[in-house]
Amino acid sequence: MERGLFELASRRRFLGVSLAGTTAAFLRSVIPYARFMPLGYVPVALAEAEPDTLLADKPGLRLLNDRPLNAETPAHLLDDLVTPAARLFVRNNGLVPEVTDPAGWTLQVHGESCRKPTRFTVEELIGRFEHHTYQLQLECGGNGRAEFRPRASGNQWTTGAVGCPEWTGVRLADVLRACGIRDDAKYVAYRSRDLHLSGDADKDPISRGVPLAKALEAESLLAFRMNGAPIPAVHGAPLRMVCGGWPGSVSGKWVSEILVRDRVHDGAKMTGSSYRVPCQPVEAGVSVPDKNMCIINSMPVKSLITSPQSGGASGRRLAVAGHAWAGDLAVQRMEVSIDFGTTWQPAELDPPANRLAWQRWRTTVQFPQPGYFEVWARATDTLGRSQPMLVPGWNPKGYLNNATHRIAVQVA
Ligand SMILES: Nc1nc2c(c(=O)[nH]1)N[C@H]1C(S)=C(S)[C@@H](COP(=O)(O)O)O[C@H]1N2
Ligand SMILES: [Mo]
Repeated sequence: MERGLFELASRRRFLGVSLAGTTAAFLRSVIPYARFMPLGYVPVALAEAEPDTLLADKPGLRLLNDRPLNAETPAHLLDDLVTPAARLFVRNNGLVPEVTDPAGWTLQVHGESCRKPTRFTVEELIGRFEHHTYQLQLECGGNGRAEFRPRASGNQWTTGAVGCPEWTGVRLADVLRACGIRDDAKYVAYRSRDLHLSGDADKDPISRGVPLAKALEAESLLAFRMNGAPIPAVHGAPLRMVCGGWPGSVSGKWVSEILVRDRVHDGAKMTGSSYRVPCQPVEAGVSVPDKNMCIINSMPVKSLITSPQSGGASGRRLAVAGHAWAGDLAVQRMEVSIDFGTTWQPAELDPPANRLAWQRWRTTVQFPQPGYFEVWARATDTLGRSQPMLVPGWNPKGYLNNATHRIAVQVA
């Protein structure tokens, strides 16, 4: 089987023809042992043909994996205050479900600690509960993973698994209260309709959640619109959970069930080393038993330089700008350095559009002479915690790297 696949894949490269549009039936006719291929398995040759079309509406994004689709946004393409759909990173654990009837999509609210299990259509949710719009920051827990040494397995995100679109939806709290929350409720979790990579419909690609208190916050939404338009398919249409400031993985896409749990949710990717870090710091490279791993909650303070693009030329004066965010908190101070962190100058920092939105910052730096310079950016949260200059806290899966972002500048 291996040889068959390789031959097909390399022949495609040699001839320079695209296999997009080629049917699986055709592939099966030329792959020996195709009958042993697991259900849902995509032959290398077909998978290779897809990326161009998968990211057609996201020009400039960097593809990290095509199955499941994972793509990040270069920092200079994240300059918009409100991240447009075309520039929002994609992090899929499974395969995007096909949605034929968005209004008739159902959400089932149930679980041990739900008094009145209820099923709503999206239309009913939209009609029955008040609508709220917030700009909410979404960052993958693994953003920055590429910098960990020893390397952590998983998508090698650099800085681009973050964005801050505007979401419109109903409050998770309103829906939960309508269904009744028992006194013993601890956690609120989602289940979704994306397909596990194995093709097994009984397996969840991911099913995560948040403690009840986070779910009940005013900004925690069941969203049906993004930036004033229906949520794009890849970002969770027709209904997604959005809990800003926490690892993106708690913001379930294609949500079909909300569970009110009487315990810490134990769904797919809640346990083991998924979205968990050592409860106590560990030496780089060690293996950590599951019982010593703790769930990631609020994300740490971080910032990006989104203008100018790294690697450009500049005169002696340069305007620099970007965004900063701090999980559940706000950013209180923003600084930049052009001398590798020896001295720092303050930058102007805007307040967030609302709680859990990133904040715009800007400043002008003055280079003392021509030559190679780096601009470093450092945010400090309202508790006085700043971004580290080196990669902090090695952990087995490479989460929570909030080291300072840096760009290169050639000063003429
Ligand atoms: N159903 C479902 N929800 C999901 C995921 C997923 O694979 N399936 N990925 C999660 C992860 S890990 C992240 S970081 C965010 C990414 O959201 P985005 O792709 O809209 O940027 O969605 C989260 N919600
Ligand atoms: Mo993520």
